[in-house]
Amino acid sequence: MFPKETYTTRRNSLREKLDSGIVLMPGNTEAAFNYPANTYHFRQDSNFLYFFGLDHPDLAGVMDIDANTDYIFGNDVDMDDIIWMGPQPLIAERASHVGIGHTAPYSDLAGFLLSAIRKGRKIHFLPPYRGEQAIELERLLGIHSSMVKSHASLALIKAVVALREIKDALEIAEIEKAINTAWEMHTTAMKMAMPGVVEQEIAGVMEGIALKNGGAVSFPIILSINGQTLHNHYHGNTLVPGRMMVADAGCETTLHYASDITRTVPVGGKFEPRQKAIYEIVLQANLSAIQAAKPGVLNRDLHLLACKTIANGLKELGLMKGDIDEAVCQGAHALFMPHGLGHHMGLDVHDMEGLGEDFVGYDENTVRSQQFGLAFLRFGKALKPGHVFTIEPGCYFIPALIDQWREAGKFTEYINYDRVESYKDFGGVRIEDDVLVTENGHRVLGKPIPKTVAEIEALMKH
Ligand SMILES: [Mn+2]
Repeated sequence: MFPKETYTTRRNSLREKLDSGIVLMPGNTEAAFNYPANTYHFRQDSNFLYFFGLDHPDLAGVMDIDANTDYIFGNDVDMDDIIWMGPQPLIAERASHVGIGHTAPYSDLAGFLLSAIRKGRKIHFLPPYRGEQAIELERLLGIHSSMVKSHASLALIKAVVALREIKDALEIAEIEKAINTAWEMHTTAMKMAMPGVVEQEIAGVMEGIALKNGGAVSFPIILSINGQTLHNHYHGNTLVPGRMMVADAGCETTLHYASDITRTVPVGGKFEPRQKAIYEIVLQANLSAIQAAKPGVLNRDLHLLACKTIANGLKELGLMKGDIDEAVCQGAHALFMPHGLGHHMGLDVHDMEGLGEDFVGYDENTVRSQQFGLAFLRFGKALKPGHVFTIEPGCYFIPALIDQWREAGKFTEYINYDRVESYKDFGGVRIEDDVLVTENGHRVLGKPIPKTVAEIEALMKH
């Protein structure tokens, strides 16, 4: 846990952004896996963690904005719990570690809220993303669970985004810890990427490295020799020469800050000429987007810069043709890069996505595009110092998409389909780093993970 001042400062900043009313922030409960007593690994809600810090189930944080008082509602353990879980601190003791002096049993929460509702006071809450949360909010607030999301407080969403999107030094240090564990995950995976190895052997070792460093993976590991499937969680293929292995994986620290890194390597450790050519194009897109990152620049422009870099490279290989600026403007490159350049990262690997992607990634000056490809960009607004985000361009040869576009005659002035046909067995390449926006520019966070052709080939030789 951070020092208690971190949490009191965060709550005071939130208070300043809200005029009045009550903030209700429920923590997460245990979630059943295959029967009630067998639960998933507990993960606290990130907003609760940010403002109330306590990493235990069945708590709710409340802030009375007008009375300037914060509360933790939760139950002290009984003897049954102690027998199974060992001694546990009292709720009051836990709350004191995050600067809160007022605690009450969880059963008091409904009455506390009811008396506020009867006085006509506004209850601010965030949109729930678990069914149990929606049902609990129905019980506490008398709003039908199907309607709870639409009653979430816009003022609270905007205030939370404004605070959480700017990372302070303590948070950046945590994120760098998570990236340093990802360094170990990815360099180990690269060394293992030899013919005959099954993907799950590598994915399992990567997940183990996350766990031994104190956190879980920050999302289910994506690892595949079929990298053209963007989020491939099937790990049953045997590595064969001629394929590239995409590994998109990160971890959480014990405080739940995330990393999210992608590396792509040739099975066996030596790039074939065709692999090297596509890889260098994606690397150039990754490097040019990173290079252009600084306060005030629209992330959408970094995305378009990466797309143009890829399209220009593909033109040199004869896969695209014509006016590349126009091709990217019209979205022809999305055949090869049908996703966005990246997303915010922090306590969530896609930071705050549960609050609504457009509240996090767009603002009054930037509207999300409807165009295939650009529409999938989660983060389009201007960069600010303290933003931490991913830069993850990719180039993929998706046979079904190629066939569909070719049959429809899409963008024949920009795409050389005859040549693209010969790449249908290629797979995909993605290269992802985690980047901090500084006062004047940017910093790629964490210990550098091999990324150039020479660095990867040198590492995989051993
Ligand atoms: Mn990512």
